[in-house]
Amino acid sequence: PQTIYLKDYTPFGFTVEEVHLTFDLAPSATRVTSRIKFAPNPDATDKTFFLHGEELTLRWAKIDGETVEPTITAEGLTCNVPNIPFVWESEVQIDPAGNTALEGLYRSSGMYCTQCEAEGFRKITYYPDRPDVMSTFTVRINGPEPVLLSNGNPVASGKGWAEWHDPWPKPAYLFALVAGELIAHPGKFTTMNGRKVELNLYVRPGDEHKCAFGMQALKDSMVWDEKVYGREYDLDIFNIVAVDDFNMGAMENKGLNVFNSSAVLASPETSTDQNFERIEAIIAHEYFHNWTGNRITCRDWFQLCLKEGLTVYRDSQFTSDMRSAPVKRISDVIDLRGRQFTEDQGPLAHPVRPESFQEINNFYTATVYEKGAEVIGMLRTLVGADAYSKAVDLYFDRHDGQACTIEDWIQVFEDSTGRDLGQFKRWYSQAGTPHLKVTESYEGDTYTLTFAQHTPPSATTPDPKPQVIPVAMGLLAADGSEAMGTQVLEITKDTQSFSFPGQPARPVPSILRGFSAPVVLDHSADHAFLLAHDTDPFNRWESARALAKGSLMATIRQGKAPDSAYLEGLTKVVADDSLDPAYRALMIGLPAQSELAASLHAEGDVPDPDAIHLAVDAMREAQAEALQDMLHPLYDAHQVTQDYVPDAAQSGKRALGNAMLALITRRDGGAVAQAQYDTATNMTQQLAALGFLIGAEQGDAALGAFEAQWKDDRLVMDKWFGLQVMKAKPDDAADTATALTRHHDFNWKNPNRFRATLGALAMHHAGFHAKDGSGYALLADWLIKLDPVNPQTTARMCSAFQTWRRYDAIRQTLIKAQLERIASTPGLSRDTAEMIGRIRE
Ligand code: BAL
Ligand code: ZN
Repeated sequence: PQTIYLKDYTPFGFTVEEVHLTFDLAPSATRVTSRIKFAPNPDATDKTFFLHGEELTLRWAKIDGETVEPTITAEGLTCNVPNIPFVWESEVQIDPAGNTALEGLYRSSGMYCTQCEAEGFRKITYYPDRPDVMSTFTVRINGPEPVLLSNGNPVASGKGWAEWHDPWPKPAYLFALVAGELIAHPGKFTTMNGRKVELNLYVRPGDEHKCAFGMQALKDSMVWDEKVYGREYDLDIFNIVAVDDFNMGAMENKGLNVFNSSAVLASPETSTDQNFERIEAIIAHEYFHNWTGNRITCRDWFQLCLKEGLTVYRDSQFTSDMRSAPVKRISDVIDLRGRQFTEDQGPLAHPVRPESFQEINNFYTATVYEKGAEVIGMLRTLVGADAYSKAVDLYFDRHDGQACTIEDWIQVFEDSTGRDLGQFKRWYSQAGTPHLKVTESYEGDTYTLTFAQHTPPSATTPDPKPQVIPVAMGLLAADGSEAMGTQVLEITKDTQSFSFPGQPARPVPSILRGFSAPVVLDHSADHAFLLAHDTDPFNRWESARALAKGSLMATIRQGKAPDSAYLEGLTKVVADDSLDPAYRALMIGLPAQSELAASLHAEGDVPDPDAIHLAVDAMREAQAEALQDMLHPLYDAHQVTQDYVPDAAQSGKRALGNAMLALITRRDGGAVAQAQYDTATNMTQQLAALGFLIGAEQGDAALGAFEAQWKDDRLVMDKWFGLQVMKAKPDDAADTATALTRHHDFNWKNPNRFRATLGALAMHHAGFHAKDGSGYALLADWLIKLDPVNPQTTARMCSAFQTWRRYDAIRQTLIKAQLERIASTPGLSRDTAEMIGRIRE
């Protein structure tokens, strides 16, 4: 397969002034007629007229009304064209019903829908399918379906047809079409300048009761973007559609967002608090793309982080404002360490802006998204909140309607602040997580911190240079009071010292407050003191985490008993009623088993997944013992008696209550969990209780009851599939997953169900890495089966194997054998071939 390089970018030889599309819908033979006005692009030197097109049957093509015979390949067509503006017309036939890859136009549960990002539009018609080609679109849809939707504003409709016009020039990846028997959950919004916008959330009949929360989240997002970023919505209508079969979470098509049903449908009975929070964030994320992504888009796919990093950053600000900022920050860092640091540590490491790819779908990664958002956060920390707002305003003013690059983004910050951000830009071009080693000294009354940074080399960044690292820090006095409030230090060199004179006694530093940079901090801090006293909520949590991790590592390596200083500190925090229950629930959490494996590997040990599993289990037992006197009182005190609301306050209470229940179940064999299961009136309580009962005597009965209750709800059944694998004993995980793949409801072509079952296996550290290789073999079997049907989902799930070099020789051999088996599968997709190739490197 061909590798594409950022350095090879050239503009397209033509501009597109107008696109007119007509769809005659039929499940296996949809006709797409296009009428496109092209003009030579004065900024381009290469005037080759190449239109992307894949899996299309061309029926005819015309230029200025004259039939032409283009040269057609598997990737597209070329044709001789005039050197003046001209009109291209064509008709193609496509097969939505046969499209299982879920890219382009496809069928899902009897409806038509599209997914065009990144390169799906070329499966709809011949077109320059690249983000820097922007045009207005007018779309007519002919079909018997009662609901016919596309981007922009509705123009006209009649029985069996509808016409839409999107006045905002957009790249083809933002095109969308939906048709089907759908029910609208309506809403209204008036923008800050008085534009009345019609809102609709379209769902399949039967899902109407799951719309109210999503609609409210959309309105909250619209208000927030006006208030915080001054961004107003720009069409008369905003439609969201829920689709059962979808590769991603959701898609920000202009005026017609398409959502994986799991990312929008919610009701108290069927969705957990975590589901509600995720849905609110994804709705916000897709809505925020209207400005950061749609009005200003990417010049090429290497710039993906331009829209994704910024939009993730914006949605995390939104969630922080809607809920608890410390809880959101801690959750984001847990996620970053779990997914992005893992990428940076292995063969899939790549810069936030990659410089080459074979298949762009493989770069919708935690590095581009989540590290991309961290980079925005650092920029804001460095320049300050006001300067950040001014720079972003300049970005919107200067680049509205354009397809931009990271250079454009950095330039607005340089222009509006006068700062030189040349070195900062390395965050976009270098892979790898910097390690920051901190040493300290105290002489006279001067306290000095010395930072040494080092980024481990990786395949794409063999020789990393020093980064600009903003380190938020403060100093605490021995009595726990603040000796110095939070300051931001800017580290730019390999080694750098900062002195703080006037300290009457040696202070205790609190470094990297709020996790102000995505780095690994190497500092032998007084974590027990910081856990008790730090005024920064993130670092207080981080201290608990560090103590827990240190204790677990000592258990794994030397069989040591859990650390009493950690357990004592934890007990005090958990008992502290002045703290947010959600925060206390996070305090009880332990590092992921995969994170412990990563740390052992980084420190030169070979991780043993079984030993890690046992150490974590022993620590949970120790927590139950240390907290035993408060388990029942706290559980009782955090039962919510009011009607269910998925807000931060109630969900925090449920989180702490259920954290107590997890430990109670270790002691009472499941009596309280069974009582909670039997009386639960919402999914948060029901699912938590079910999870604790699995493995106890009552587990099978509870699973049976749950299945009988929810067998007709696809999204709830995804939970049922996933939970059984997650909660399986390590030796049983592969067998449990195998049994579930034989369940009559295991629809493996549905990405949600596939991920719920096999993704859960990949996430079960000790189960996936079972010594006999059963986890590896099962996942490989299913990836080989799924690849010809859905390459995108297959390729993403290959990343389960990315950590293979961490493990012992026997496991490495077993994994390598599976990687080779996948690689040698005839007809392997470009997506999966690229991923397996990179992982094996
Ligand atoms: N653009 C793909 C889905 C998302 O990031 O919103
Ligand atoms: Zn996005």
